[in-house]
Amino acid sequence: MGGASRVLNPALRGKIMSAGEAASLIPSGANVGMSGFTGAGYPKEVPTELAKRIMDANLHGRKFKIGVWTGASTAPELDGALAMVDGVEMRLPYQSDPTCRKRINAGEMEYIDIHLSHVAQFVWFGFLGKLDVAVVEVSGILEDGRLIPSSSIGNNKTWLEQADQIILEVNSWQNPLLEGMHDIYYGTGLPPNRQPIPLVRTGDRIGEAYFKIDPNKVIAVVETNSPDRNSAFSAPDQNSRKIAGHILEFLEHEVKKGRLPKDLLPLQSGVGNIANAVLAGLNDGPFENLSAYTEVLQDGMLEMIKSGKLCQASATAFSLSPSALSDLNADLARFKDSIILRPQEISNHPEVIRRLGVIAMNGMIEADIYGNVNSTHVMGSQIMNGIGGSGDFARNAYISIFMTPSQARNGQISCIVPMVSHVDHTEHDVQIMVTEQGLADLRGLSPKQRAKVVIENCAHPNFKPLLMDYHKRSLNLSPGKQTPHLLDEALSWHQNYLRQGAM
Ligand code: 0RQ
Repeated sequence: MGGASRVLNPALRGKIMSAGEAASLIPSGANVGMSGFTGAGYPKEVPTELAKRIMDANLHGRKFKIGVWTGASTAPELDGALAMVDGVEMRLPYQSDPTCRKRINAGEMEYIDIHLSHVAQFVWFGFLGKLDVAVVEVSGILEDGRLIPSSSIGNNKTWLEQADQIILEVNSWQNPLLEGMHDIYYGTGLPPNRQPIPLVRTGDRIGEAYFKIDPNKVIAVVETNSPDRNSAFSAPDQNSRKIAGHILEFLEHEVKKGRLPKDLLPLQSGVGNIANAVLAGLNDGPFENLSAYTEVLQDGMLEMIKSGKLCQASATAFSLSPSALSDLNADLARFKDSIILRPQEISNHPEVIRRLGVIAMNGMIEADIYGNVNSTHVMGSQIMNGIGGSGDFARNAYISIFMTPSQARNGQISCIVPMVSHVDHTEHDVQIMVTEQGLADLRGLSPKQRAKVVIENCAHPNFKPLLMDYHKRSLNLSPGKQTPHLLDEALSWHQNYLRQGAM
């Protein structure tokens, strides 16, 4: 790829400059809305040049920090580079960069973890303050000034509309065939005048293929030619395959019971190895004509489109390993009819998720015996990544499934605990819990009934007797109580781990 310039608009052609020059237009203290969602479509050069400026300022004793707002996680050239030079005052929403994580947990970077569907509207509502600059990767600029989106959409529509100034990175590495895959909905509006979102099937197109912008806001256009970066997935391990097996069995059971149609309902799947193993299981399984209404399209979904099992996928971003990405790019014309990329406020919209009846499948760090789920914090205090879109989907799904291996850190930690050390998804948003040990169907059960099923079906045998003992003693101490707990013991497992390295 590469070749002729993709900046076809004459006025914007006049604004082409180097990444270094563009980065020098971003002042310290600015809130910067960057493109990027799970390693796709993030700006590749301006953030890195900005990081160099920040380092230079630091060397001269000047503090230089910005607010970084994105779609979700990005890549080392953005989150990594800026975190390395301690250049981020406030980061939102989802991140998964190791340096960022370290800074956040060291108290050197503020981090607001927001539901991904909330971000755009919070900016429109004015809840997050002023957005000064948008730095957005696109895959081309049309002659009339409209923008061809890149491999993710995320919050770009909002950044382009809300920011005072716009810097565009036009990445000629991105496949030109991306043009036409996007569906940018301009009808969300603001309360009290919001209208229903007219999306009733995963494949519906309700918007336009391009971003519209005010060209006068563009202060720089930077031409780049760099690949999206994503890490490879490791092959599914035994636990992931077992978890996938339990989920498949469950879905088949639901079809038999008449609670799901034969071609299921639109799937949402989180990121990571377990999620990919579940998709691989579905690819080998009995279901046909599947669809996905999800936020990221990962390797497993691409395989399912190739095999013909998945007919339609709607997402806000690709999240592909390098080899899957080259497969996609080598054959994009073939995938084009089956994939739609949308703004994350639409891919994750509660109204649409509820209407479509999405089957949500997300990873978790730990769950408690009553079904509360922690997706974000290790031992209650340390951030891992963030809630991402898991809450958007879990609360509004037809069925909400959470999955994890039953143990972590070589068996020193039980992922099923008496009480979660942080709550992202309450017991009310969790219908199915799965570990390699088994699946707990929590629908229609009271808290005390749930506790029994969670312990029996999901806990590792090393921890099962301890959990059962906790549960029995809490029942004895407060017979008849709705959700019995021993409050002075409920978090003692986490304390044990922090004190002794094992729960
Ligand atoms: O730590 O990497 O240091 O070894 O957590 O654990 O088992 O590899 O699981 O990659 O599937 O991630 C919840 C983090 C799971 C992810 C989470 C440690 C474990 C390891 C990772 P190491 P695994 P996964 C759509 C949906 C929130 C966002 C979301 C996530 C690391 O799924 O970020 O769902 N979800 N978005 O050792 C202490 C425990 C632990 C534990 C695991 N109980 N206590 N540490 N770990 N369990 C995508 C987006 O929204 C963009």
